[in-house]
Amino acid sequence: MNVKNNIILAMDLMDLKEAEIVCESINEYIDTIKIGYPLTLAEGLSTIGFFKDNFDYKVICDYKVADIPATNEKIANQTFDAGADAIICHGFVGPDSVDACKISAEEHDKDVFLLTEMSHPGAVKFLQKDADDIAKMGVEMGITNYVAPSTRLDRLSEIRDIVGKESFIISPGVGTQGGDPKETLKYSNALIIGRSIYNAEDPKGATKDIIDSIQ
Ligand code: 3DU
Repeated sequence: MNVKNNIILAMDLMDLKEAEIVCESINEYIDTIKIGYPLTLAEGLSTIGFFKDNFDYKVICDYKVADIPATNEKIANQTFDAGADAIICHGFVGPDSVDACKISAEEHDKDVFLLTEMSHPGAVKFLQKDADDIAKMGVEMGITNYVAPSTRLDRLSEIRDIVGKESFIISPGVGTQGGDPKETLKYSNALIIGRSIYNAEDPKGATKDIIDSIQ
């Protein structure tokens, strides 16, 4: 996936009009957006088409799919049928569940991202100890897109080593959660950034500042 300026906007505002205003103000800098449950549950699955039709964005749906294979398949099919370019699925549920999302993505000629370790402090308690194995599973399954944290660069670096330099890693946790944009891009292909942009007084200026800081 090609991501303009290596920045994916995490749009977690829950009002589509407000989201639209932010997107309009930073449109020159951004061509990829990530939406998740906050906006989708508030405004519906049609938000995917809204961003595609009005901004021509690539839309990554962060639904952290984590169910049995039959249910994962239904979730992924709905997401891709609504126009998503990619879906994020959890890895801890195991290969059969991940494969259901992968197959759906392939059938729709779209992408699946495998979530390895999360960026928040609580991820250390359970997920971290299995994150390397989750990444290894992804490699064995032929997955080439991953999500790994910007808040723990040592872990991000280890996950990069496992998935290889040809894989595409996107990293949340930049800005509000403490991750550094430039350092993260030593290991990651694109930054996922939400509140530091959409909650900024001047989203356009905030985005430009981040872009300047990574050049
Ligand atoms: O902290 P921010 O506001 O920049 O948003 C980060 C986004 O990435 C947000 O949508 C969150 O749900 C998502 N995310 C993580 O923050 C951490 C993960 O490990 C995975 C996804």
